[in-house]
Amino acid sequence: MAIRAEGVIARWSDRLALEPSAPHITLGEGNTPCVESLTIGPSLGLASLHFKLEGLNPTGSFKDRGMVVAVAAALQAGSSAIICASTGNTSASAAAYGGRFGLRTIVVVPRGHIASGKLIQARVHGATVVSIDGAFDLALRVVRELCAHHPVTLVNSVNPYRIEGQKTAAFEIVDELGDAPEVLALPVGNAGNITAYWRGFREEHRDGRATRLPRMLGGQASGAAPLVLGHPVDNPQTVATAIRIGNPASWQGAIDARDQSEGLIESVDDAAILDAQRRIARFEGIFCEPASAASLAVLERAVADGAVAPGTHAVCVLTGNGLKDPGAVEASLSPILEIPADADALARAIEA
Ligand code: AN7
Repeated sequence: MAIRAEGVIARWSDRLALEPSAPHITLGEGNTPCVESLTIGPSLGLASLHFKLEGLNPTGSFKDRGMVVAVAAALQAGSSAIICASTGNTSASAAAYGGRFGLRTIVVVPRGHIASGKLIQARVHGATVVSIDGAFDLALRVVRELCAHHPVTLVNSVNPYRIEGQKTAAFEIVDELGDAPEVLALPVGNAGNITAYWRGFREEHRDGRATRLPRMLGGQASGAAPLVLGHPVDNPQTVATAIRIGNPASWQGAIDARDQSEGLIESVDDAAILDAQRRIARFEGIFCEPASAASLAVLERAVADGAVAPGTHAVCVLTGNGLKDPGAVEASLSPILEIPADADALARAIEA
């Protein structure tokens, strides 16, 4: 069987804190490509820049790595329902795995601030979708309260199995590149992923598979940058709706990753995020979602500031697929050329 179809539980079972009797379920998550940058990395003077294409997971984001482990644990515990609050991708992933493995799935999302594709995913996979008048942080609070009194398994990243599954992305990067990069850049919202990567890299280093630890470079949107400001943000705002989060649940994990790795968590504004997204699509052939492009935007900021030196080996994690949120980029695209169905008109149209 191809490794791709094996999934993260079967591939990494000896390195996951998951009971051995938990079912080895999969939807083919993990084993995503690490693609070398041909244009942007060289233009920044980096020794190498790779993009980890997490948008190629089954539901189009990195969330599947942790969701498969959380759902396996829920099944093993005899649970019949899962629930999460979400800015979109967690809900899409929970709905897909919940549907496939026979769990009732409930997702709670911020009304009006979730990408259209993600909401459709949650619905098409059969989840009960509830929207609230409030941001992700409020949704998570409501869901946690409900879980205290109802027999439903919480599958947000406060569920430790989620972080366990997500750390496998760090294992794969070391596997593929032969060592840890010197810098790992990624977007930071609820901060589960930066926590998971740091754990994964530390385990690789401890076990001698990586000779070094990367500096962790986190990008937050400037309107939703609690970790940069050092305090929660009441009304987070950003075009990158996936990371529109004002009070990350894994706050301490993010701070530990930053400080222990001698890294940085910085903010990047929406214009820089959208510009990075556009260039990754235009020059690298990779369509990621806006939040994902915060990884490149923060890396570019760090290079410009001198915090990351030329000659560095870097990896940007592109966490989600751009197809989920086409509306975010549409306004910046060049117009479609409308012509009569005529070869001469076509020739004239493409001349310019
Ligand atoms: C594409 O789906 O929080 O810092 O509810 O979808 O681990 O939260 C999504 C987060 C980055 C931030 N990139 O990761 C959710 C949710 C994309 C994301 C993040 C998210 P964390």
